[in-house]
Amino acid sequence: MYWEQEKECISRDDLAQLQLERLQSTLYRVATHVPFYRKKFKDLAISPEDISSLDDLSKLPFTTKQDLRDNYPYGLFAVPLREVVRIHASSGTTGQATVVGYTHNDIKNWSSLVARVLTGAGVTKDDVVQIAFGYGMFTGGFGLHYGAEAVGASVIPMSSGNTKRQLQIMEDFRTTALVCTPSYALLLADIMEEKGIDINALSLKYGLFGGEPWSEAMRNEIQNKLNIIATDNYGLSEVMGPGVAGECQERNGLHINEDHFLVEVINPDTLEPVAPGEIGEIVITTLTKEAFPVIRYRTRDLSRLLSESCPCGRTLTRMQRVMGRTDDMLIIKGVNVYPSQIEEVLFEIEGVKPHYQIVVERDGRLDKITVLVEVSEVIFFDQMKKQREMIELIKKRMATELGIGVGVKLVEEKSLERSEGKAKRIVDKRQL
Ligand code: DLL
Repeated sequence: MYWEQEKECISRDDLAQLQLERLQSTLYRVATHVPFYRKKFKDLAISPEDISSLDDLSKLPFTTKQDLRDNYPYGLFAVPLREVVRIHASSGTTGQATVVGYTHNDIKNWSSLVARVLTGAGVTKDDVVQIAFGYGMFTGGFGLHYGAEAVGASVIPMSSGNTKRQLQIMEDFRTTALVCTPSYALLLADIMEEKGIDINALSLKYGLFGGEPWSEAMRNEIQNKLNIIATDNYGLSEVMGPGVAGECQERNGLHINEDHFLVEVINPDTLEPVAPGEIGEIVITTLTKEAFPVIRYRTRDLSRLLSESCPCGRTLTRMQRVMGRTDDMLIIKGVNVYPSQIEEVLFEIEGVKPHYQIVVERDGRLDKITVLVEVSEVIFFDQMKKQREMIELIKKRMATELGIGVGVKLVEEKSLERSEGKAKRIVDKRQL
């Protein structure tokens, strides 16, 4: 099922033409209204007229998170505030917050792009959608909310947290679609198990999860525990929020809403495009945003584009699930490792609970990691021998799958912090 079939199944030629027209008008918009871009274009001696094909994109400058911070709060807005009807901001936990704005038209587009993602995942107006993303400055709650309303579903604006109440509402209101981060979905599933709630007595059918990296193994775990179809959806506030890309029911990569976003994949060191299909940093140019357009925004997210066509009929290119952020990459004895890869290995081991944390420490000049893993009570309270065997097994699997040696520490069930939003997988002790 499609939300806007003519766009989601557009021919690649028509798409390229549409993208070019929209790119050109975005470039005029920023060159006229945003001093930051005007100066950048001037420094590079380029003007919007020089961009006459999509291949010319590489002539344009990148935009980084630092640029957003330097122009805090409204410096990159391309419309006066009187035309802005909504403002969101990132939490700013890693520095100054970044602020983004939306016109009426932006909100309309945002809602319909999120509606596409929801429809692709199976949601219709017959569904009861429980949104357990935080409402507020975070784009997750409101973004999904407007999209679900556009679809015509019955929306429950639960927001995040208050887990007991989430479950009560899920049962009483007969929620059919759960929308939150994958780690929160797992927490809800665990508490259900603990409380003896019969999953088959619930009405859940779909789970739409995003906002943080997760692995295929984690998807399986959530699908089995909640008895749902779980799809991945991706976005970031600097570009819009959720609605940038989402999986269809094939669950094999996320269709990018390419009529609104132009995506490139670059090598984060050389800044050159990677070869087709290779992993690199996702760079996004918005094509329709009015209040807050961005040119070649460096997301720091790593993924690759899948060029094969999708059986669902959408012609929009898919990206593979985001494996992590360049800032979360760990270099262990020269090998690049992402938390999601560690997760993938852990989930395959019987007796290991899907809760873990990665502690990074510095040993001389080298970084080393210790993975804290929750194990079932039977193992935790059993003889030392069983624990030693488990530790050896995990170390061995990590060595074969990832090619690195890691420290492993088994911890008691429920001893690691649970997350109601984005999970914190890495505990970095290097700066302490
Ligand atoms: O997390 C937007 C969003 C909300 C997307 C709800 C999907 C669902 P930010 O708070 O700005 O916006 O964080 C954006 O989160 O650059 C990625 O690193 C990460 N991220 C978002 N979705 C995914 C995903 C929202 N599906 C940052 N897989 C992005 C992996 C994701 N990482």
